[in-house]
Amino acid sequence: MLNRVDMISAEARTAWETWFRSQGLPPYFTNAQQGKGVLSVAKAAQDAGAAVNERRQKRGMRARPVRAVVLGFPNVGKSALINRLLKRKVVPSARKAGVTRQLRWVRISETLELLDSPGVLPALLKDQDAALKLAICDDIGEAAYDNQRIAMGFVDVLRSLHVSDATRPYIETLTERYGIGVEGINGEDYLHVLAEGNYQGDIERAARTLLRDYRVGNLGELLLEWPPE
Ligand SMILES: Nc1nc2c(ncn2[C@@H]2O[C@H](COP(=O)(O)OP(=O)(O)OP(=O)(O)O)[C@@H](O)[C@H]2O)c(=O)[nH]1
Ligand SMILES: [Mg+2]
Repeated sequence: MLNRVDMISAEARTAWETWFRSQGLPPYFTNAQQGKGVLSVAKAAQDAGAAVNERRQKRGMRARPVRAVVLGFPNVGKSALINRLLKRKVVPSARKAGVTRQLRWVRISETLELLDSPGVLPALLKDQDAALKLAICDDIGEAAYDNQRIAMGFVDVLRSLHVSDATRPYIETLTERYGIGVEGINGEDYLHVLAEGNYQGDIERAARTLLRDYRVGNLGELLLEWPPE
């Protein structure tokens, strides 16, 4: 399941869809806030458990609800999915990492139960690029990273994703939002210029604003990672 589909472009969605299919993994794109695609996920979980019940019935046992775990990185919308399926807030869900603190079974229907679980991160994030992107997306507890370094890294990611005329939105979004262009400046310098220009030299405030604007979608549909070639 690939949630937050509302935050990427149709082109980005197609690229990942093609890639996942080429790996033999049909993806489920969802918007767990609005409910788009969530029924397909529930159905897929249901279907995945069907064989177990067939075996049970052959042995004369009663079918029982399929039980599945909702597992993933922090803050990606796992609990939101459960709430959406039930159309009411049964488990806590909010805009920061680490909201779900314990495992909790939730009965979705007569035939499906889902386990809401706390977001998980690898014990050791060795891949620095992956760690940076997780922090940019607010998937790592705020206490674990430095806003300014992550904001600088974010600007550098945007600059690296701008490779042709078609990818101009990656850098133009900053000019449009803050009135300060990024061309020819690296992330560190950009944050300083932004702080000087718009936030009375307050670099921390510039960093927080930049990250929040990206996370709530104010910078537009910017995919941070395209599928491998
Ligand atoms: N834009 C958008 N926001 C979403 C979507 N799904 C969930 N959210 C929001 O993302 C935030 C995190 O949602 P949660 O349900 O708490 O995420 P979680 O994966 O359970 O997080 P942890 O319990 O901390 O691991 C909430 O503010 C949701 O409203 C989506 O598809 N699109
Ligand atoms: Mg949760």
